Amino acid sequence: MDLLEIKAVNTDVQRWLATAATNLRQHLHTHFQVQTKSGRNDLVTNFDKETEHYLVDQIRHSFPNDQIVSEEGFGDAVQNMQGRVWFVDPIDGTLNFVKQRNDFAMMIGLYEDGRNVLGYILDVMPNKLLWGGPSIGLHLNEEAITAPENASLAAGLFGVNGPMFALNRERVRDIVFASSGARILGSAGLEFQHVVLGRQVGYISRLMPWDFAAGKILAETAGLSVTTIDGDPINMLKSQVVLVTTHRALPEVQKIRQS
Ligand code: 2AM
Ligand code: CA
Ligand code: CA
Ligand code: CA
Repeated sequence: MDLLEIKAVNTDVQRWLATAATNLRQHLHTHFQVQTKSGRNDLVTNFDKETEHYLVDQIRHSFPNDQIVSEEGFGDAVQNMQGRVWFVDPIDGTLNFVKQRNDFAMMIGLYEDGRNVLGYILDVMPNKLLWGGPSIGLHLNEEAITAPENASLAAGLFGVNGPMFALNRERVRDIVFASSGARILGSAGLEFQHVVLGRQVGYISRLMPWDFAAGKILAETAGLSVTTIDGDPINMLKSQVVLVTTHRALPEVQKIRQS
């Protein structure tokens, strides 16, 4: 896609997100239904499904030939990254959404032939949209923002997944003790927002493609490193342990893990 096309797509996506988020904020205390998926902390609500249905419908209507990867079943069984592939997470942080109606994000990522194009992480309640991509730069709502400082591990907070921290999986506890401190937000999207905005030096968690697709585009546009825990390139169609950090903290994290 050329820059004009990317700008036109961006206008569409921002309109869809605004509509979906306004609807969610207006109705989040009514008609609330919660179901469990794989276990008692793996939840889905009618709002996850309705929001995904709406966003996937908009994409299909505007871009009928594109492929869509999404969490709650309205997308496609995508086998490859050829052409344009969209990633949709309608509510990221569903457990927060259910328990406190706060700290959850709406996310969309767009790739073309496997390359980063556009990423969106909307912190829904305060209406803070982090968006951008390699050809249009980074923005927080209407404001252009600059890349975060290339901080060392010791200089910043580190976002982690709760069970990985508790069990020291992938030596996450040791990584955290070398940082300024652990943060556990319960939303991969909001963790990515914090790293891109320079409020955390990194984040690590086992994630699904819709959890990291938007964040990877935004983080890489911000000059951050996004790899697997082993330092390998991310596979866009698999669950894996994803590590986002500054380039300065990356070897420091890897050294702890290998020690
Ligand atoms: P979700 O709310 O969209 O499911 C919580 O630690 C973070 O990890 C959230 O971003 C959550 O996304 C994500 N996550 C990934 N796999 C999960 C799982 N099996 N159960 C709960 N949260 C999961
Ligand atoms: Ca979920
Ligand atoms: Ca998610
Ligand atoms: Ca979700």
